[in-house]
Amino acid sequence: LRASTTRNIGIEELLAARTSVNEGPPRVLLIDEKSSSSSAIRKKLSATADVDLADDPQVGLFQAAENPYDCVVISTGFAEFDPLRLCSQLRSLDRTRFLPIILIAEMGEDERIVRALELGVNDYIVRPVDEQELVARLRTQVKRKRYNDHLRASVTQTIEMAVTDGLTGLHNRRYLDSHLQTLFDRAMSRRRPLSVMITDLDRFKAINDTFGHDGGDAVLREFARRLRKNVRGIDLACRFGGEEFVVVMPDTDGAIAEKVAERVRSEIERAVFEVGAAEGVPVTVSVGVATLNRAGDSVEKLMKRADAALYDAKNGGRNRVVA
Ligand code: GH3
Ligand code: MG
Ligand code: MG
Ligand code: MG
Repeated sequence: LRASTTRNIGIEELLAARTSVNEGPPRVLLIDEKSSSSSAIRKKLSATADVDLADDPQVGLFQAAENPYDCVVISTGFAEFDPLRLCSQLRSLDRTRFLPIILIAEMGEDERIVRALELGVNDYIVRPVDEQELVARLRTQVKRKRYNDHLRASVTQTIEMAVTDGLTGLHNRRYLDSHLQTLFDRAMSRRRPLSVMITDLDRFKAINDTFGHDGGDAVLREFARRLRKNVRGIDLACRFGGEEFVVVMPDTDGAIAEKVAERVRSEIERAVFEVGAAEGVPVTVSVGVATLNRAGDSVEKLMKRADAALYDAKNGGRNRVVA
């Protein structure tokens, strides 16, 4: 139990969690099945917070995941539902993982309170509820939550910048280096196919020479847009460096990867690239494709095969796919 609430939060969870930061009065969701107690608590909070009410715990859980609340206040004593289960559900959903929870408990419920704190409840207050105490505890939770949201948003932004190519918005080589091994290992252990393509724009130096570096950059951006459009969301598309791009395609065998590469190649050949006033700048691309081998393969070997295929495409006359 304890291990599940104190383990470190991974980067994926950080990125999945909500990072918007609220302003203005605290937005509170009060979950209470009894209208007598909920209206009393709501009244105590009304001068401080905007309070929504859920009189059904499952509806409350859904509501908390769908709206940017600053805090959830749970009254105990649900007839058919254990409030502690609701607490652990709130802690396990990406979108409510960091949402403060204040529990309102009955006098003498010490054991339950300890369990609630172990499950990740942030604070509690015992009935009869003192208005000033409730407001003070709420304010503390909301202040801490908003501060954490600010930190999380800036950490998330920093991570995203560190793994994004500034020119094209694709992932950069650093991100590829950190994820390709994971995708490779996953494909191996699940016995699923995996393919990689490396693309390199043809005679790109000539484009730079004719249209200047800014012209070359415009071509790179447009190429990246078309590349991304032609692959799936789960494919990992990266700017490998200069005018070279890599796409890692999970669950994709060699025949399909070759088709995807050919689709990219032919679209680039037909596309009308505009650079400044010049329209119809001819751009072509060469592509090397490689697919994971079951026996004795490695990320290095796979990338080497894709690179060798690209080399063959260049030597074969460019504007072609070699698989
Ligand atoms: P090919 O690949 O067909 O053999 O010929 P190429 O002319 O494309 O050859 P090469 O790979 O040697 O040249 C790539 C050029 O890309 C060289 C470099 O000046 C240019 N380049 C690299 N990064 C950028 C960039 O960020 N922006 C621009 N505009 N040009 C870049
Ligand atoms: Mg190159
Ligand atoms: Mg080259
Ligand atoms: Mg090139």
